[in-house]
Amino acid sequence: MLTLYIHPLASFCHKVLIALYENQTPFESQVVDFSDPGSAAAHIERWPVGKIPVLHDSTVDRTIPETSVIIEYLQAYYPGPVKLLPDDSETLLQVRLWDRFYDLYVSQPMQKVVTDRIRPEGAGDPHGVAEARANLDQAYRMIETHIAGKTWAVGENFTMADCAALPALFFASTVQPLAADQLQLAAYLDRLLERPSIRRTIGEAQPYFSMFPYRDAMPQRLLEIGL
Ligand SMILES: N[C@@H](CCC(=O)N[C@@H](CS)C(=O)NCC(=O)O)C(=O)O
Repeated sequence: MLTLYIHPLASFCHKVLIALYENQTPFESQVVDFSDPGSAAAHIERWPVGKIPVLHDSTVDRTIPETSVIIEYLQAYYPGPVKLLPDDSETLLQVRLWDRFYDLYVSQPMQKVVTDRIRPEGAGDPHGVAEARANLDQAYRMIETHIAGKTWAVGENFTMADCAALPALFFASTVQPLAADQLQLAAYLDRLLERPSIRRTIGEAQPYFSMFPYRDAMPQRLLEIGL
């Protein structure tokens, strides 16, 4: 039995939920509420770094943290019809590269911009936020070039890199809009948003959008997914 410790609004949790839904892997989810000291303490016990999501596999009493490792674990021990990590070693390198790219160069700067908005009065980091916005613009330019001629992040097959791309781009494109001429990137985001596993994941996050610090900036079409 697999248990995924998550929060339904958390973008890194979406990455793993998409992977689970792609392969219809049975699991149960448990919400970690960081505003509840008991729930937060139990999670620190599970994974002292304190990040979500974390997977627990009760059949072997094993705790697996870190989204990319969780997805590799699922493919190794609970494989399904959709191979999120290809066999071919060259394509696998590309999947790992773009998975890292979306996590480190899109999700992380996006989180910097978002969390700055909820810092206490006077504790903001305008320089860091400006840097994060510039990093996002640079990442968008790279994706625009890389994605041309591809259906998914590394080619014709949906992989772990796409699981990482969607939550990163979903929230990043709200806080730092794509440039008007980034048509390849916009079309890629549209394709992602049509994917059933993604519509389900975003649909489940939808009731929590009011907690998103940039809720006021969310485009109507993103608000309506899964409704
Ligand atoms: N590298 C981690 C990142 C996970 C992450 O940043 N999760 C966020 C939620 S989207 C989190 O736990 N935030 C709570 C915190 O930082 O206190 C992974 O891939 O699992």
